[in-house]
Amino acid sequence: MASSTVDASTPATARPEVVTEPRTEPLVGDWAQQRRHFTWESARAQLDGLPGGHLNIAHEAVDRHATGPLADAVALRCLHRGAPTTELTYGELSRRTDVFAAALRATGVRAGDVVATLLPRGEELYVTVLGTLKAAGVLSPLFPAFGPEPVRERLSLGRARVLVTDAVSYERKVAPFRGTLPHLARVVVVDTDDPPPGTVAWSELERLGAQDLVAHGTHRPLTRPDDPALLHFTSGTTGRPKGAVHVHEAVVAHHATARLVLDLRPGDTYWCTADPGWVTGMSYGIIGPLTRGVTVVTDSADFDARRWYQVLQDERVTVFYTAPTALRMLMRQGSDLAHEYRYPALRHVASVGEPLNPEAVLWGLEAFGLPVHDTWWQTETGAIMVANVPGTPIRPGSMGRPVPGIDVAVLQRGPDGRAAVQDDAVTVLHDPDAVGELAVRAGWPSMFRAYLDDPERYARAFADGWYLTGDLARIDADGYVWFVGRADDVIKSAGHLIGPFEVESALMEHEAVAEVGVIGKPDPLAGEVVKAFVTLRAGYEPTPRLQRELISFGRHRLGSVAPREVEFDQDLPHTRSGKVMRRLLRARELGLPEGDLSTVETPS
Ligand code: 6R9
Repeated sequence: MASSTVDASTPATARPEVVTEPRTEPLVGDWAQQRRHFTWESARAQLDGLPGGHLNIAHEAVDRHATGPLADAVALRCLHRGAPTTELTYGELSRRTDVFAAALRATGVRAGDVVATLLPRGEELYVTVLGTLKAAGVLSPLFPAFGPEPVRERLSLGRARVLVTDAVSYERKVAPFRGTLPHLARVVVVDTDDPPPGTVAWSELERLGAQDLVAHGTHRPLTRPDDPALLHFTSGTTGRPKGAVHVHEAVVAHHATARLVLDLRPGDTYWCTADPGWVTGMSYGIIGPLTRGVTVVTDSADFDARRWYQVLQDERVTVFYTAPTALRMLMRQGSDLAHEYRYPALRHVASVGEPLNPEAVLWGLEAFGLPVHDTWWQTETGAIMVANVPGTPIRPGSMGRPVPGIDVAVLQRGPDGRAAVQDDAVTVLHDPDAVGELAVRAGWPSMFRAYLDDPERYARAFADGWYLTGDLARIDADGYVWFVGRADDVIKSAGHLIGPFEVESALMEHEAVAEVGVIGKPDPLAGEVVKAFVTLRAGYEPTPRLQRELISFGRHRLGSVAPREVEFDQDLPHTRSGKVMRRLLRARELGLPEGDLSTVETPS
């Protein structure tokens, strides 16, 4: 059971370490020893691989198991509210994805073509993801909660050739813009046999695939480790969303960390609550766990505390990977509700996406008898980089230590403030507790290989052999990493990154808006919520009615990334170069010192 010791090296404000007796011996017992002996070559050797040094994510996740002892084990169990649960074994998933891959061949999709998804979590989503990877296509998952604007932008930037979606999403979010998407050759609609004009029904696609399979055999082109596999859009401070490109070799890191950090093994029933539209739902909702041969549980329903406890209990979930916002929502309902259910099978709980409050770590102990293990990583890193690994002491409030194979440091950027390109432009800070930009030594297998169409931005993310993450952190004397904040204006709401520029651009399209600045406003549940400060054009009155109208305008265009709050401000602060100073808006909102104002344009 939980016992605690206080470690002198933790800051005075920190909670005592949490040391728990694991319910099952973790696969990786000694973190320090693992770090010493681990190599990426040996991790790669654990995979099956394909002839001639080739490597394919879907082969490692599915086909490899489909011919072995796991052929009849359940790979996927999809839960739905108000509809029956469906299951696919590894053998069935292999056949279904063969059909999908053959259908892509039959419809002229070639290696490297982008296939996008805009789907709820159900069989078709998983078959599309894995079938596309099998066919050497590049999979780009979009959030089903996105509104039409983010969907159009990402389909356009990614030059998606195929989109798999449902009828309602198509009619509302794609059909109105279809004419502006010249690359989009085919849209597949999963939930009707009577598809909207210009689309094809899923059932028809499967029929085509089955025919093609009979005529030409399986379509499993050999992919090289550095062939593109995934295109994940993520948000920056300025400009359009960034398309982070990942390659098939990323599976080496997914597979290794699924064991090292999530402790997954065959026989496990594993639930990752993240949607595959977010990198977590892809790397650890699909790829990592399937490569480990576990049963993956998915749920298409929205958050509901009672339902979640029921799923954990009834599905006999053994490993649970979720996010701080979800944990805070569970906490809000009290541990009595948690105690109405039983979790004898559960042995490991982990979290990612935003700062995990120390209270939430300890609440895990109260609710499940297990502390929550924080993990840190990014879309760009593709896999977990820093973690509290099972069986090692947790320092509540810390994100843990770098996983085997990964080196991190905190750096100071050069005097010009840019991620430096010259060799001497970053300084590694050795002083424990010094705050700097968190960086990861370049070269791990799931490192993103490009920002789509933006080599300069990619180059700027690296300096001196380090990848600079845009997060501020400090590393204590024992190597535990403590999150301090973001170095930029990017907003994290309920675990999702939101680029202020994308939100500002959408609001600017409203006729009443002259200028807008968007910030993340702290929120006890979601971490941050989006707030917009709006300057109105002459002739418009700052009425509550207009405020409501702007909120609904945003919601309609942007969906889940829309501002929750709008405030009118006829005097937004600007830099001398004329940009709205979001940093200052945020400081004012929080009542913080306004910091260095030397670049602010003072109203005359
Ligand atoms: C996987 C994922 C990445 C950003 C990251 C940081 C924040 C993630 C965190 C965390 C504090 C943690 N973040 N994990 N902050 N503690 N354990 O989240 O990818 O959506 O690209 O976001 O999320 O700011 O830089 P992504």
